[in-house]
Amino acid sequence: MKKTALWALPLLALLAAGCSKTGSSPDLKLNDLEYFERQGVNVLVFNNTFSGGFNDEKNSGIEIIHHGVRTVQGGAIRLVNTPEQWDLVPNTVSREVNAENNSVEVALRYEDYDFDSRIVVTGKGPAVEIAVYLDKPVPKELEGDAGLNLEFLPSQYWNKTYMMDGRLNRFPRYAASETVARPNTEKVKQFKGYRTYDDRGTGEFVDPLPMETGHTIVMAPDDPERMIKVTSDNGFSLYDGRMLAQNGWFVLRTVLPAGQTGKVVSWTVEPNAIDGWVREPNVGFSQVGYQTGQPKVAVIELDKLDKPQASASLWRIAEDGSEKQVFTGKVTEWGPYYKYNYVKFDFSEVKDPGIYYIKYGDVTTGNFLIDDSVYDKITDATSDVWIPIHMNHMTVNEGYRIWHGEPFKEGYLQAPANTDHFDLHSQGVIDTKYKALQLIPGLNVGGFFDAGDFDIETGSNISVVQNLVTLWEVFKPMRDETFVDEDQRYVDLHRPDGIPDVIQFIEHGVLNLVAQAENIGHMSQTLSNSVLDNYHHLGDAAAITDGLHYDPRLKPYQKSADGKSSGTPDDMWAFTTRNPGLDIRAATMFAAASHALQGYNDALAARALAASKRLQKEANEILAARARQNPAGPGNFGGRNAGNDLGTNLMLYVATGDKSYIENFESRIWDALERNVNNTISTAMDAIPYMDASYKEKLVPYVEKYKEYLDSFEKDNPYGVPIGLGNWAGSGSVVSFGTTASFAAKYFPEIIDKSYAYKATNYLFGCHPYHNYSLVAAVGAARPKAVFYGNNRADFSFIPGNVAPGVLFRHPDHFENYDDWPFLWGQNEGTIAGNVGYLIFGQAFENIVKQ
Ligand SMILES: [Ca+2]
Ligand SMILES: [Ca+2]
Ligand SMILES: [Ca+2]
Repeated sequence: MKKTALWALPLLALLAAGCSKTGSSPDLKLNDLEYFERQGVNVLVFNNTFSGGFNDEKNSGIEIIHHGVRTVQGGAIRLVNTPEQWDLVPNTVSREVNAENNSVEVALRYEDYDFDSRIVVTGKGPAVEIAVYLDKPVPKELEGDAGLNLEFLPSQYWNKTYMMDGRLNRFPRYAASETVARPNTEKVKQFKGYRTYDDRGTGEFVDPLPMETGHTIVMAPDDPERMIKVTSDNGFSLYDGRMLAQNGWFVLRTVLPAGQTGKVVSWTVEPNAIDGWVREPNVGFSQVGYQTGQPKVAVIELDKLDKPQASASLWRIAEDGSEKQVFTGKVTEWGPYYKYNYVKFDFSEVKDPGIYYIKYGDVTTGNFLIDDSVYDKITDATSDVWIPIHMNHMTVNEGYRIWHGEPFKEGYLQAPANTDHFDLHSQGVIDTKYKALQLIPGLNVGGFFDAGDFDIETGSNISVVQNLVTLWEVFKPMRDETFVDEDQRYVDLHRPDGIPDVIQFIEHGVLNLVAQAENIGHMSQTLSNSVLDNYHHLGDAAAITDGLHYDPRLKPYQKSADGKSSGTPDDMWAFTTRNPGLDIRAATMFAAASHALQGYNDALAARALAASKRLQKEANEILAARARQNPAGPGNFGGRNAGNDLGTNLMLYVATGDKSYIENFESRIWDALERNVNNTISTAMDAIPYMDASYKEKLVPYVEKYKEYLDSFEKDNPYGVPIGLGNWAGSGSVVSFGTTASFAAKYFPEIIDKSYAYKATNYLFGCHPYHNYSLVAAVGAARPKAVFYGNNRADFSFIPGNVAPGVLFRHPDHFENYDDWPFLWGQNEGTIAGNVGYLIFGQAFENIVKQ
């Protein structure tokens, strides 16, 4: 690649800014973590592998982290032009790293087609060669389908230029290229035989046509951070994956030649690297701000090649708009954590209320407040906007806008036996009085959408109601900003109706869950979509199904003469396979909810209590029978079931006042604490209001042990909170860490001070890896995150109050949270359970910080 004058400006600017420059190699060399590295460029080769359904999330194969941003992924042999989430992915049969040759070889296999291939990626100077080898030719049925693909992140390339064999182009902001309709017989199988597409009875599927075709492409010559050049004698085509799916990427693709073996395709990929590039420091701080007396510590994330500054300063913006430096403090080293190096800046000394910002070297942060009122509104958007918008089976209105109409009017059908479901559920034998695809009456009422999708995830809905009841019992929040009419099936935001919203949310959740217990006989796993082509729905939930009962006697998409049924197989299904552990969790929740609903909806309270007693009895009988059959089985009464059953006993005691429940609780809580204090302490503390002083006294040594656990995170990572490394990022564990720490600080302030709870808010509101935006939509005055994976994600927007899973770990050393691309659920989705968890955290937190 020729360097042109284009590069010179930013390079000079960087050098002038005094970025440190070391002797880092200008060549892409394999490092100890087994990826190719040069300053500004990382090329990963199957450090993250494909795994099919939910895990194929634009996170795998050959990936490029380009000047700190993962802009390229999906490099692999794929079977379609623009793969979607449920298109087949290859198994990684082997991965060999050859340091001597500076190469990585992966063997890939498509089991469905008995098709093997090898990809060898070799560092060659500033570029990598990606070569595809075949020992046997492409199978006949995949000729024209199997190809080498590489995907480019639309939000980092749109509106930028590209040249294909010298022809000038610009990446489009929105997809509007051409497609063809092809017969379904030509469609390559999808994961587990699923179909992501609806052919409307035409027998044809849609296939995107290329935007450009050639042998040399230069992408983004106008942006040195994104510029990449790819050349291949085999030629390639560029597609826009958004033609089929809003979460698609730009795809560069070479179809493998038919009938050939050996090295069949070779590309040279050269990502530009800005000379001496050093990532700008990420100064993490709480965007919401700080109370006057609380600890205030910014955590600053630095490039490994960056030399830490000795000090940082705090500036104050006065009432007349003038700015003044008011504090300078030492920067202390925390050390390396995965890819970066971390230092801290403690400005706890600054206590005067006001508007401030931090200066670290050349970085000036956005402003934040120091004031005792900063946390007063942290849950309002969640309680007033996010939660009511997720009320199922209702029309939800806000001002001039309908968020969604009334969904699923036709109700739910019994899922057929032995059905595996794309949302990770399954139906075994049918264990209800209904036949396959028979309507189970009464289920289309109440409940909450699970997340960015629209199913009622029973386990989540149970924990939602449970948390709302705890919130109600402990804090009695009287906030009333939502109008809820269950008869009209209508919700109006920002319109008080004289009833506390939390009570209405509890009622709404219980309405669905009680209907499950009564009509199914026990709890379902989920009430969910029956077909994939409406599961990935974006937009108004009421448009997912046609609202008409499915009648298989009608032709596909035909309506009956009376207008009440249709031949469109879009009705939702109830997955009913009984799980006694889930029934026990439901029993706990029903007992708790029954107590909360007394005096507000006595009839529903009575139904909930009856369901609780029956489910608890039946589930324990089932578990006891299983334990008799298989005494060595996986702890039918151990682990979570025991903890849940402890909670059930506590809640049944609260609901009924029957002493036997609390005696049962007390006889077993200490063993459970001995076994696992970190998981049990929260349940143990829940009982404090109902027990005498000696119970609380007896908890002290366990709380002291719990403190050791809380302290251990200071050594684990620079942020002092649990940071998850799974494929769903870890805000949820930070929220739960903060909640338990808040309750511990409420009941045991002499052991657990408030500092732990403040660490949780700091992390959620901006003091975390990758960037410093608040992870809660619309919360964090200066800079909340801008995009989330809500049901409006196609608009690159958010639903206010949503808590993102947040900062996602990518193997082997990269944390990431896209804020211009909402479509990765592991980073940007929010769940009803998670957001209600945040609501209770917010209440518990506000309660202790006001003490
Ligand atoms: Ca779901
Ligand atoms: Ca209300
Ligand atoms: Ca229907």
